Amino acid sequence: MGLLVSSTAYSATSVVLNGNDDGAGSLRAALQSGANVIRVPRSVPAIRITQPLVYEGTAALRIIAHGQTVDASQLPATDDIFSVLNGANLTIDDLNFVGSSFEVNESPELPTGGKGVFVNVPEFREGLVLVKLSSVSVSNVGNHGIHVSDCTLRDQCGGGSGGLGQGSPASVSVKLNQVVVDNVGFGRQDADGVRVDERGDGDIYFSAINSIFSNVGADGIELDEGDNGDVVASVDGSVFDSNGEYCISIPFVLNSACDDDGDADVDDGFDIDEAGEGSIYASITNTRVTNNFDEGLDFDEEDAGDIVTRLKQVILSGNSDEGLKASEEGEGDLQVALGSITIANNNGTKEGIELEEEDSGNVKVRVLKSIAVGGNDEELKVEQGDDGEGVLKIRNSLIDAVDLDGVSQL
Ligand SMILES: [Ca+2]
Ligand SMILES: [Ca+2]
Ligand SMILES: [Ca+2]
Ligand SMILES: [Ca+2]
Repeated sequence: MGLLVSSTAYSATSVVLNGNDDGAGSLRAALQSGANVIRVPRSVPAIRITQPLVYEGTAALRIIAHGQTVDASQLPATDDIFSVLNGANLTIDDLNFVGSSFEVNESPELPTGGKGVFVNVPEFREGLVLVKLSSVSVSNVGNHGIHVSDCTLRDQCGGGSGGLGQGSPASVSVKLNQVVVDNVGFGRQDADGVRVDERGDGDIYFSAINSIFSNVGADGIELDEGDNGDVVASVDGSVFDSNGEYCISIPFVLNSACDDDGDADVDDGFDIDEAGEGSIYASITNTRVTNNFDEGLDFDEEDAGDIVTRLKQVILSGNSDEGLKASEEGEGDLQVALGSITIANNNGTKEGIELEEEDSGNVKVRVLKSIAVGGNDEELKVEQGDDGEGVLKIRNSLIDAVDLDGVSQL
């Protein structure tokens, strides 16, 4: 198989003329036409589909719509609405995807539900896979809302330290602007609002601006990076609310997919898992992280590499576990800067923020102009577990309870 990169040149344009499921003038016909710029003018009404939409080209695809809806309410519930199968770069402007999954699947051992937008990255892809969605929404799908998979096992890749599968040499870049992902992921366990699986060489670059991730069965966003490479993530002006409820919205069954060591497997607002060589760099600004059923923000790094994260003007409130948890293992440092953040009512009566570092490496945490509401019930916990130094600086803040292990407060 030859090497593949997705050209950013746009060649042929196709104009959609109607909202039909197929045939002349339909979006389906445009996707099959060989064109890689597809315009959906204002005159086109909702596009109603009964079969999945697929783009098999390798040239970069751009769909320019005007707020129309791809109405997939008649699509079989296990089908994905729109898939890019061969790793083409994808840009979508101003289009909504509404699926047919309206009910919670009470049998996680019989997973159901398709995805909203799926980009498959073939194992031979090189370079950077670009996915750029602006003014796009995804709702009522039972699996991931938006999924980019650079992982050979596709839906069996798993996540976190248990993540499996091989991947291409390519990196993945996902840029979301005014994207809403709401009410997805109730057809199976571990179905996220946005999911990026990256394996093999290559990084994940992720940005979300003015976007909303809410009422997702599993994580609002999960970025899963394995092997060599970093996760570089930036979120601004966004909301993560009420994500991760799937497994506690159904009856608990021992040894089911939802059984996480005897407890229902709840999920986070924003989950980043980085394994292998490489670091997490995450900036979260002007963002609200509320009422998620596990951690609000959950950043896990292992093997060589650091966690460097900055939160500014962030509200972390009402999350069932910590508002922010950052865990660094293996060689490397943990550096956290918190500015103008508010934490309240997270994790019952336990810590609101937990920052932990293990093995070689140092911990440096700075807190400025921040408030923890709830006194001892909203502790800031910082742990430096092994070789290395730990330093916490708090300035101009109201944080009553601090729990330090191997860390000095300056
Ligand atoms: Ca890769
Ligand atoms: Ca990688
Ligand atoms: Ca690492
Ligand atoms: Ca370390």
